[in-house]
Amino acid sequence: LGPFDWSDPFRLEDRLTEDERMLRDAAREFAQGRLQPRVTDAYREETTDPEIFPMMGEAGLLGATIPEEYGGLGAGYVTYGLIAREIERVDSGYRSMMSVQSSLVMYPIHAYGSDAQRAKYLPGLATGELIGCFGLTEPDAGSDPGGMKTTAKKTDGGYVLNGSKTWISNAPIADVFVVWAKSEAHDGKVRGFVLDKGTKGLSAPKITGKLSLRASVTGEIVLKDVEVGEEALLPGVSGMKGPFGCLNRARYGIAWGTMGAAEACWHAARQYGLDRRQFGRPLAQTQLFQKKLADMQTEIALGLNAAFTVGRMMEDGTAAPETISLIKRNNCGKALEIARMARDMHGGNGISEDFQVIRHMINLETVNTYEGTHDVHALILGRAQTGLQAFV
Ligand code: TGC
Ligand code: FAD
Repeated sequence: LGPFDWSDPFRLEDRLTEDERMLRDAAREFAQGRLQPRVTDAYREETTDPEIFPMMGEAGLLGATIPEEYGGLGAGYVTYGLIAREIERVDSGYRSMMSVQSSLVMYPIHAYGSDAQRAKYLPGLATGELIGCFGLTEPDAGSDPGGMKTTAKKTDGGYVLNGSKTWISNAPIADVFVVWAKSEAHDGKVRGFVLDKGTKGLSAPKITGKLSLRASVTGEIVLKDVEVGEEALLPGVSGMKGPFGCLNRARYGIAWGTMGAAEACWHAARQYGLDRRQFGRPLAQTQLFQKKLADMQTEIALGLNAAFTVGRMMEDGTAAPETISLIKRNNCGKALEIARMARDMHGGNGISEDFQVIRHMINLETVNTYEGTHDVHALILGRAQTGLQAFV
């Protein structure tokens, strides 16, 4: 038998390749060195510095799985997951900024776009010179995005788009908008369009008053008779499998990311318990405290192991969307429970911004909701095992 590493019970470290470890270390250095020092102020002031995108681009963190010819790393899905884990160890909002850019903007342009669209957008998105957003959710179509009302009508040289999207990460600072709309010219099927900031009729007001994910800006996308040429249409996909194909990648990354946030909370609670004495002994020497630490350790080790397994499945093309639903749902839910527990274990200090855990806890409420709520993923898994559709 081998030695026990309390922080890595399944020796995940040994199963990573040398390249993966190297890229993970670089992501950790960036996240701890460049993001951690700014997050407390950014969260309190609800500010998102667009400069973070070029910083992430320079560190090679945008479009990890996109081929090098378009500015990506050409890396595998485990690397992408490791990057998400390191960024979300600091803040879910910063991971959101990265994963929207990588999985929801660069991925569809690469997978469904024309050569011209790839050449026009991908290099700038990879360096962070361009910021992207992904418009699927609408005021009346959240868990049921197939019920969207946004339309694209055919004109002589292209399309005219009308509708509105809401709760869109990065939208107020975005240069590139991947927007999904029902297209009359394609039998009413959902099609993707890539729009440029500044196009007449396109606006993206900021949503204010968010008490969660405050370091990541969120907005609406308003489309009022937005005229675009044929070249704005993503030619390579038709129907809801277009946006869902992107969500598969982002949900997978979230399964890793949430484990990073959970690890931050677990390690903070452990250290706090070692440092803080009550009743003449460290809190960490009490049975209840140790049970909580053991629960955190167990769920994180299992969650990371599952994310790693699915990462390898993504790399060899065997991961099913339902498998991704399973880890997205489980890891978000478990991370949220762990953050709440860590908050409690910090006592009164747990509500202070200085100790970080309450920020993670409040962020994870959003992460548990976006990219398919905890319950919607339960229904996806329920359908897969009963053959019965419970959504409607
Ligand atoms: P359903 O009838 O099941 O399927 C319709 C078509 O879509 C295909 N499909 C998928 N394809 C690939 N991957 C998947 N995961 C897929 N899921 C479905 C399916 O095969 C079918 O294709 P076809 O060709 O036969 O037409 O779809 P439904 O409309 O009944 O959907 C039900 C449900 C609940 C599964 C779905 O609507 C859902 O997942 N809802 C959750 C919505 C969601 O996740 N929204 C996310 C918005 S983006 C976001 O939150 C970004 S936050 C990012 C950040 O800041 O980090
Ligand atoms: P609803 O669909 O109205 O759900 C409300 C509640 O009802 C939930 O508990 C849900 O589980 C439950 N429910 C819904 N349907 C059923 C059912 N059939 N059976 C049982 N229970 C059900 N979207 C984008 O397109 N792009 C983005 O970049 C983006 N970023 C986001 C950033 C933030 C900060 C937030 C908060 C959201 C973001 N979203 C984005 C939107 C997000 O994906 C949606 O909020 C999410 O899909 C849920 O939709 P909804 O808010 O309309 O909730």
